[in-house]
Amino acid sequence: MTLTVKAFIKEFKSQFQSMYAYSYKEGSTEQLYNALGLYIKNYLSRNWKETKEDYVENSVKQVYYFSMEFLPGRQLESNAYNLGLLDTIKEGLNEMGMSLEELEEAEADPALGNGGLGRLASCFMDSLASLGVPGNGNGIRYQYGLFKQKFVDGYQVELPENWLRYRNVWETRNDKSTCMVKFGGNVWLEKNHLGYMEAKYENTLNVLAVPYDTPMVGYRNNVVNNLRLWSAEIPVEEEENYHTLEATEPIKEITQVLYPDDSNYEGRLLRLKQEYFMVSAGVQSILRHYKKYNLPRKNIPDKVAIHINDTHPALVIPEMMRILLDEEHLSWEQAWEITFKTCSYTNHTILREALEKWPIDMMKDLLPRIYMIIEEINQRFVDTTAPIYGDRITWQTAILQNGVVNMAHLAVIGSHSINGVAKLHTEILMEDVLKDFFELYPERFNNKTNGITQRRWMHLANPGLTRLLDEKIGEEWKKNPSELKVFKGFEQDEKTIKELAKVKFENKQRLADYIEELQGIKVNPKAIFDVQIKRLHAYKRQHLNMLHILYRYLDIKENPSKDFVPRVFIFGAKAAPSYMYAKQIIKVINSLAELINNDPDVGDKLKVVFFENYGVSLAEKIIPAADISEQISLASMEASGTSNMKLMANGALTLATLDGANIEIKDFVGEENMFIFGLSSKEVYELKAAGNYNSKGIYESNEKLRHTLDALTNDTIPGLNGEGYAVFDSLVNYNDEYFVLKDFESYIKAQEKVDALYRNTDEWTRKSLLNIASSAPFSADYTIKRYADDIWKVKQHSEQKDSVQPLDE
Ligand code: Z2T
Repeated sequence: MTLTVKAFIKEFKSQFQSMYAYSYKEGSTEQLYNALGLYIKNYLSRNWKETKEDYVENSVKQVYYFSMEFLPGRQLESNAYNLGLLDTIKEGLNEMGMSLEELEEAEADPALGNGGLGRLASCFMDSLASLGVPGNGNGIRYQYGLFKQKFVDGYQVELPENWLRYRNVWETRNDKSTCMVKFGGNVWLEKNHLGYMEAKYENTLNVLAVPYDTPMVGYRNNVVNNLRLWSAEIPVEEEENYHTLEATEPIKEITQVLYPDDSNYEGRLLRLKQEYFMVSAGVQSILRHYKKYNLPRKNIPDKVAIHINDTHPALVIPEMMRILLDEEHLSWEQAWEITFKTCSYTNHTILREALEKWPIDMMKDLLPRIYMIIEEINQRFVDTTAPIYGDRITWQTAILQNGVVNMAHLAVIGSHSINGVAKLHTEILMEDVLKDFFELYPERFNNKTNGITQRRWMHLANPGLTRLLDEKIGEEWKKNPSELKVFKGFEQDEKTIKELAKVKFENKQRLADYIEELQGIKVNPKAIFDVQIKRLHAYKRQHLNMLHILYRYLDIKENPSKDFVPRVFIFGAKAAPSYMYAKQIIKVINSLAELINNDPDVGDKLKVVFFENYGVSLAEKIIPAADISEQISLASMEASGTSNMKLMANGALTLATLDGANIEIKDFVGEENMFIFGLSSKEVYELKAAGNYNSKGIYESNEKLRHTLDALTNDTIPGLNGEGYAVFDSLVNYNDEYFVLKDFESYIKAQEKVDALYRNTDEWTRKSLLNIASSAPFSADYTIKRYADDIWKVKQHSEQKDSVQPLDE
């Protein structure tokens, strides 16, 4: 079925008219966007329906990816693209006097996640559908997404993100598939007339979970999978009990807003409510759907795989037990076998402050039955482990410890597979963070290095590069990313090098125009575009980047005739609203930017741009224009990173510590094609173990560094109100938790190498080409293929798909 431009125009006009009852010529941008979105959704609805039917008719095994966060980005262009409609639609709109780009800006970018973890979930959704793997997402339809970030006098200010204001054309409210979720009250077990133990409840708070389904469109394969997001409502039959608006609050608040913490745990009751709400609704709906297969309950693991994205959905384990015990009346042993075989868990961080530990009292009050089950899981674990492994290891791995429920321990004990998100990260889990568990269950541990979807991050975000690749190596790489390596063959081809440089330059020109429009800052597109885009966190060390900028600024001021390679430093980063130190770093960078950008002595040599409200849509504009990818976390701290992969695939050279997936980037592209600096993870562990790190000593002995750090506190940077002191203090007087000063010297040296290489444009571009050509292993298609084969045991079901072969490890 191919759509002609003529047919599209006719159908679009009628779509618009049926929605608004006037001609499209009178339509606002929002209305035109809504009409186009619904047109596309109608177009794909048949595939969506048929995919669902196909899965049930053939009783295929399905994956359910449980995640508190999804960051899909705008869907208009990507859906049109995956359906193969993009060119037709663009042409049709042009004929009607509109452009797709203009309509697209009217689409809200759903910020239902914080950062890497949520974006990974959405890349996985894209790959599942594109590979024809039966896979669904399960999450929360937050009414407000991650806060909108604004800068006022350089300070971060948070505004609500009301993404649903102008409706969401992609979702379908599904009133047929609601579930009831119960909180609080009293529970006891009672024998019923059939002799089964039954859980009896009284005085519970009942919340109706309403699913909103969003199509996840595969790349040109007629597959449409489902992303199910749950919204909390008052049960219809209880409406009469809610007399005031206030009384409805405890229900409505459950899915009102996303917690804005990235890699940080705040033990709030409302968050626990959100987690259980999503988990309970999800598990209920899966087990209900399973009944359509008409198979015995013991076969559940043959047809269902549930993935737990970090510990946030780990209550899946006791919730599944609850349903199998209380509602299906299985024995504990039967229920446990099913649950354990069904569940798998990914860990995303080693940061202690991110590990979820719920107070037992809170859990008991909110989820009495779930707590009883957790207690029994814990007791059985202790009873079987202690006699074999002894008390010490048993105590250290228990789920219940010192008045809290350790959610990572629950997830590990209840899952048949536990994985980290990059090789180094998985090693650290096995050797340090989850060491005792690795001793108990070595066979459960495995690595799955993260990946990204080339469709969004190359094909759509970087059409210039995509055209060049198509021209040079053919279109096969789009279906099979490993073909990208063919591009290596052009390494010595002068013409290709020039063309690639031109693509990058045009992307930079476009970003430069956008920067000027947005911020009024004129940047030179010939300068090095040096990019650090990620959440603001001390371990990611944006302040190391800042110190280098400050160092460079002082150098420019003191050596006006020195020949500098022009550089534009670009930041995008949100700080968690309660994370003071991160906010202070933002303020320092903004004030420093203000100083530098307005100093006539500096001119083109140096500019600093800090984008407000970094998110998926901004990333799509920034990444294709990047020359340098800053991946400068303290080694061992960044589980994987994924902006590193996107930037590499778009031809940026990586400036990095040997942390997370940076190590694998190095393995594929070669050390000589990137810039590595700083302590290794092993050295970091040794330095911590030695316990003799002395940042003040470094400050005192390194003249260059001292000079730079002093500029934070001596009024060099106007507009600060103590934030420079705060950063100085933490680095010099509070012993620099993330070894910024330790890595400073080596970072500066690496930056000098960047400048030197950039002077040789061809050599630089050659390395850029090699980065693009070596980026295929980071395709989420490969990552998903490995999850599907090794963990979930699900097949690429739909035959239309070209099957994807994973690369060798
Ligand atoms: C998050 O984005 C990440 C880890 C978390 O630990 C929480 C959030 Cl919201 C609980 C990130 C990691 O920091 C990053 O290294 C990784 O690439 C990403 O998850 C996806 O695995």
